[in-house]
Amino acid sequence: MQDTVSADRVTHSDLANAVRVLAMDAVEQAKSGHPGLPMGAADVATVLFTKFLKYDATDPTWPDRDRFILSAGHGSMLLYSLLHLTGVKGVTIDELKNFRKLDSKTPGHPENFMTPGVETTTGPLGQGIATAVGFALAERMLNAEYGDDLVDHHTYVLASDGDLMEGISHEAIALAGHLKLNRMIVLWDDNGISIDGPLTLSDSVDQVKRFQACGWNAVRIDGHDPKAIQRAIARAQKSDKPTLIACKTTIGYGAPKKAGTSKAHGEPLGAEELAGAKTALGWSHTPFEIPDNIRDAWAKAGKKGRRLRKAWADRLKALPADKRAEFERRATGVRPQGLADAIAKLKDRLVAEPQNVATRKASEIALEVITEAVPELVLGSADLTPSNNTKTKNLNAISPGNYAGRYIHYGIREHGMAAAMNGIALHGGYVPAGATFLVFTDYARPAMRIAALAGIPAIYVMTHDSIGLGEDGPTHQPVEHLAALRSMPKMRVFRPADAIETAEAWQLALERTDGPSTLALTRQNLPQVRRDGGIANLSATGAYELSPANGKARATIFASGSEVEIALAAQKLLDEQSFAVRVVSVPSLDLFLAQPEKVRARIIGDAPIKVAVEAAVRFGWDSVIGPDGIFVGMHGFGASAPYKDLYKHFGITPEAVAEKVLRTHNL
Ligand SMILES: Cc1ncc(C[n+]2csc(CCOP(=O)(O)OP(=O)(O)O)c2C)c(N)n1
Repeated sequence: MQDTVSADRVTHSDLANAVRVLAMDAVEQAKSGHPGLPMGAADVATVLFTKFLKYDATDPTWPDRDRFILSAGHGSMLLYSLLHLTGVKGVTIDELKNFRKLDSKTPGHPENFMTPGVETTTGPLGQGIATAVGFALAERMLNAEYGDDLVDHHTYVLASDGDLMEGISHEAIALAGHLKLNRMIVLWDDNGISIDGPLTLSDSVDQVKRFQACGWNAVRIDGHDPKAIQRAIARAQKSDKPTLIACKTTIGYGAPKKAGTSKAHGEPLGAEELAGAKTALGWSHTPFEIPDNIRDAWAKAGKKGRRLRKAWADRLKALPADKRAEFERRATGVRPQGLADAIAKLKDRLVAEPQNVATRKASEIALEVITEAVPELVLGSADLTPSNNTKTKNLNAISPGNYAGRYIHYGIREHGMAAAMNGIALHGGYVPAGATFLVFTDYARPAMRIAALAGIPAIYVMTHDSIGLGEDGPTHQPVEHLAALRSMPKMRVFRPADAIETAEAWQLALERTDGPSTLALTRQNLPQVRRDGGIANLSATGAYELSPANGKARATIFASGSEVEIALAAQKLLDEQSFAVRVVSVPSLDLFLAQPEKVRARIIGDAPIKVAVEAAVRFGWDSVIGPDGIFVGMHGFGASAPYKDLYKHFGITPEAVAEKVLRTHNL
């Protein structure tokens, strides 16, 4: 009987089978889930967790732990079983029994904000492996700052066929290979099966060759042979490149009929098959029962890193107090004291010397100050650095093997960039800000959505934010993107009107620690409309009265970004006709809509006519102007022409605004 065996005689198979049966039982109880991957990958995961992974289950957020990322999030029960067996607090057997139930710590796919020990939310295939690149990069960058004593760990990924088929995987592995992120080790669950059936239905890529071509080591092993797994990981740890270990496995390992077929992928095994699997695995215990000796052996594995963690904590303690405090501040994501003051000073300077510049340039001006005040801010661009204005003079770019820098040339990889940014932020120690054109948020959006869902404070610097970019034409002119981003829960979208609002937007984005922010910035120059500096951040309510009416307001014009200038000019035109109008600047429509009703009512005011001006689609503005409000903006895609001609062509002009207001008034 296995449960009479003493802890030190527990075998690898006992340990791996414990993972398998917990996954099988939990999926069976939930009546849904994916047993195949945990059953197939249990050997690989068991070797990793018991022999290599540097972690201490009693402190799953220890900064120098190895990271384990289950990229194939559908196999979540693999991770929950491991967290439970190693003794992560909160991941109890009852949580496993409540797999996929409301409010459990065991949701269908892993969520880092739900479950201790889960490093990142995964589920959309490809995201995990791409996020892991950010983890591995942040580790090297922090290592370059703080040295081996404080930062010296690996990033392990368990990826499935689907992860490697997704396009994002290519952006991710190309970047990791180029940067020589040798602390990144991908264990590929090479089972040749996906949902529709054998992979041969749709794929014939030689993944080993693909990874090698991207600058990786890549080897093939038997993923059920613990010795082979151990040898491969040990070798990978010594490599100067990232490593792919293609682990040949059988999906649903142990299941008599379903093993090796897509039937094991995503549904409970069923009573008969489950019983057959347990028999085949030599497992004779009741559901969710783990014999004490196996439980003890797993618990021992969970404590394996305790000594290392304590030694690390001692080294941290031995640091000079200021260095230690700074490391702890950054590791815990607390923003530096000086940020608000630095922004206030910058605003005062802008009041003294107004800057009529594009907001992308205003962003660069702000970054000159912010990068000094916020040493953890890491900038980058997907090959549009000179257009995005993200590289300030004081930033050095990292390069392969040299990670002492705060600028990342992500290459033309918007999706990979956004996912890597998630990893950089989740790793800790850094706030990532990455840039491209606003229209290409479509390419980055799946990772931006993960950031929003998982509460990751990444910052997207999205320039060329409207038809105002001009000649590049409609492929490059976003029209629906502001609305699309504003509709994403927990995403904050800023579209500042001038240099001062841009500084305020940066401050609000950086002060936010529970979710991502997008800064939509112009290509074209704008006048500085604000003349007030100081500590108060007027953009913090999302909207504010920028220019009061000359008398009792008969209309309010709401505008964002480059159209604030148009709103002010329209106000002047109407004023000349003794028609009093106020202008409300709306640097963040979504932030404004999140304000308490009283605040919104005060800012919206009671002028009978409401107008919104934004060079984008109307979607979302009705919440401010109502369905009968006047909207001056885009009603379709843009066109290729100098931007001033486009504004005239699409009727987004002060004259058009004034004319519509008067026409409505005279109805
Ligand atoms: C982006 C994305 N597309 C589709 C899915 C739905 N889906 C979940 S698992 C899977 C493929 C399963 O094959 P594989 O990755 O080999 O996993 P295994 O069958 O080995 O568990 C698909 C298409 C998803 N989770 N993410």
